[in-house]
Amino acid sequence: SLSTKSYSTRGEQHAHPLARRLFDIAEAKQSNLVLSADFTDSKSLLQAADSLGPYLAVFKTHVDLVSDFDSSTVKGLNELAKKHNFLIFEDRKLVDIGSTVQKQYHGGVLHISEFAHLVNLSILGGDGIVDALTQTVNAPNFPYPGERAFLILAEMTSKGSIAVGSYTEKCIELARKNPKSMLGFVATRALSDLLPSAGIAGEDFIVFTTGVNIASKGDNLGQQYQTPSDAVARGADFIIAGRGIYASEDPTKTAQEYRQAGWNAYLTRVGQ
Ligand code: 5BU
Repeated sequence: SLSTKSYSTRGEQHAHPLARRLFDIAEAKQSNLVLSADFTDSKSLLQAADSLGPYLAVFKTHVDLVSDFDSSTVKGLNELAKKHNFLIFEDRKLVDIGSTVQKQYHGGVLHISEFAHLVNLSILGGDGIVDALTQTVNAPNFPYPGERAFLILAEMTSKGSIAVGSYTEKCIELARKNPKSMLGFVATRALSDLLPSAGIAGEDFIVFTTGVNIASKGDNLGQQYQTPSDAVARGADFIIAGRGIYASEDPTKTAQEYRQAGWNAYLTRVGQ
């Protein structure tokens, strides 16, 4: 069943320090909103983080879209995350063998581990990716102990997605085996009922839902949207919106509307 516990209760009870921090941020800012900041230059990316940051729990990046991405982009993201108290989620969708993803995540040209509290991955290749990234963030010399974790890409919002059924179930299985590094899922709804062993005592996976838009049903490239209130009612703990906010006439005002819609839906779900 989807969680009807408050963010503060979940934060108090959660075993992972990054989950505790995320729930604290949500409560403090009364926001379960994630901006999908799909900008193609550093200036626009950092400007959005600064102007919309006050309304966000999490700032989601695709830094490989940023044509002038460099160490000053990383520095700017880190400074703004502190200034506005949000986490950063790099929507990298790591998918390769364990040895390769370790190098893509920690180091490489994108320096993902230096700025992204959360990164998502796909288990298309099996368990190796989960084991590899778990090892990286738990290594004794990893510079950000307790401050980094992953989300498993368990479903996708696009038409014809084959991340369904037994694939999605395998995602849950692997998260359950690795709660110290896998904080939850990117999915279109709560997943905790999908396996017969659902509801293992103490587990609390966090669901991030993309494809959230108040004004549109989809785009002409297969994206499919749901509203903030539908997403939260179906089990989203954090709602992710991109063009619905940043391509609107007044992004600051729209971000506040999405924040309020997401928060009201959360209050309804938890019965407050
Ligand atoms: P939009 O502008 O709200 O449609 O942007 C959606 C964002 O979420 C965009 O960055 C996608 O890459 C991302 N996304 C998605 O749309 N659907 C998915 O299943 C996943 C990510 Br995972």
